Amino acid sequence: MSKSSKSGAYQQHYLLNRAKEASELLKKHLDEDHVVRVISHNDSDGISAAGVICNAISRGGGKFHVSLVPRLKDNVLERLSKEKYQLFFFCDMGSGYVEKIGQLKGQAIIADHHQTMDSTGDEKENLVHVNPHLFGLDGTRDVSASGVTYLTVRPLEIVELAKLAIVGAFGDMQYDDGFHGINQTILSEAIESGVVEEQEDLKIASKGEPLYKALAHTFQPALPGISGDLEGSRGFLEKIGISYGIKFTDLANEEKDHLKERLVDLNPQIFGQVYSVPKEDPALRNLEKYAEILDACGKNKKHAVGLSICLGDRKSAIPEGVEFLKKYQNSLIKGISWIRREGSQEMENVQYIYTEDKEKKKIMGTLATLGIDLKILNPEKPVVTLSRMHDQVKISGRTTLEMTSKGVNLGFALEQASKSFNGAGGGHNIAAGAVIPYRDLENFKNLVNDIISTQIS
Ligand SMILES: [Mn+2]
Repeated sequence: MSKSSKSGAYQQHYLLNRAKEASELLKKHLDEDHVVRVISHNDSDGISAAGVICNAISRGGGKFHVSLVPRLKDNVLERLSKEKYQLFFFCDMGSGYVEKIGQLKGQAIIADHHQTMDSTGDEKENLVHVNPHLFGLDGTRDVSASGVTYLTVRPLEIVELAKLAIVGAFGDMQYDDGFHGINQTILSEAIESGVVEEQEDLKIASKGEPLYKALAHTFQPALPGISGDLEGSRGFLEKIGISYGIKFTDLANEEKDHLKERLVDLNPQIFGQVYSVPKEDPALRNLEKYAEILDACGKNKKHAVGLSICLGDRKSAIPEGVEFLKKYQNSLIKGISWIRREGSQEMENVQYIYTEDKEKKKIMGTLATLGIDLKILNPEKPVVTLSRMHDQVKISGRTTLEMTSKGVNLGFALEQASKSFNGAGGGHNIAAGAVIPYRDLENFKNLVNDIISTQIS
């Protein structure tokens, strides 16, 4: 066995064994009619992960009590420590709190994919810790929390839930010209069993809307000059000789081909693999769109609607989720025209965008990514967004793979800089976050600029 083994087959085997231990513990509690206490993250991946475990529990005839939280803070753990459940199930969080989770009154399963770990938990008898990083696997790219959670219920043979594992992987942006590692293992099983279908298609936002809107609402992948720009989108269609008000589905085949070729010129990723569940509600059929709806529910602080969708509510929850997605797309359109108009504040090695606006604060990280992808902002300098919240500033940083290969590590930069001002921060080299006191903002900006300068020299 070697850590560099390409397929990671051995490591996956160990991870699956650990997940099987978790499923045995779960089954034992379900057999004893215990209500399972589920705690998950309130983002797209966390919501799908909660969907996986809660569906599995219901199908086994069991009951659950679920909470979706932004972070596993001390006050959350303190509240849980007073609860008398026999089994706690943590999704998309918990690996950084193994010690405290080990002190809860009941037994615990942790299904996480984050790198931060306070302990492996190997010596603890009352918990099973499932995390790819324990076995030398990559949890940033190769599996989401929904995937890890799916592995813990996989022995119960509910392969239909594999679709939510894929939704979570899309939610955590793990699709990158395909899925890798464990995601690929789960996907292959789902395709073989007929749950998920794979085909090549144009990845535009909606095929039932007038084309210029559908293209302007397409953010993944980003189309320079078109995404978030209704006028730009109309201009593009006029230039290539396609009527902008027509729906994609009403185009003649040769027009579809022509459109496809022109879009591929702008961004080759616009045409690629699409994964769908034919039996699903049309709004959720495409798993990437399913993830976008959950993401929009999360960003609108309506996680419960997202979870209802995952739990099978096919009445009010889906139209509500679709509405949240539209609202989100519209705020992205506004945000993009704002950065196009205002630009960023450039320093020597980094650039900043600052806001106090409530709507913009919700989408600053995404705006940073889109600003780079749409070539509105200079890709040569990391984008750091600053959102003022009373006497604090919430910070998101985004950069490109090219810059990380030159040495930029935003996770380290934001961690180091925020700690200098009694703030907190960290993350990945390409995307990171922090919180600092507002009064130190100017000094913080200079310090990040200096740190990045050291990283690239
Ligand atoms: Mn996650």
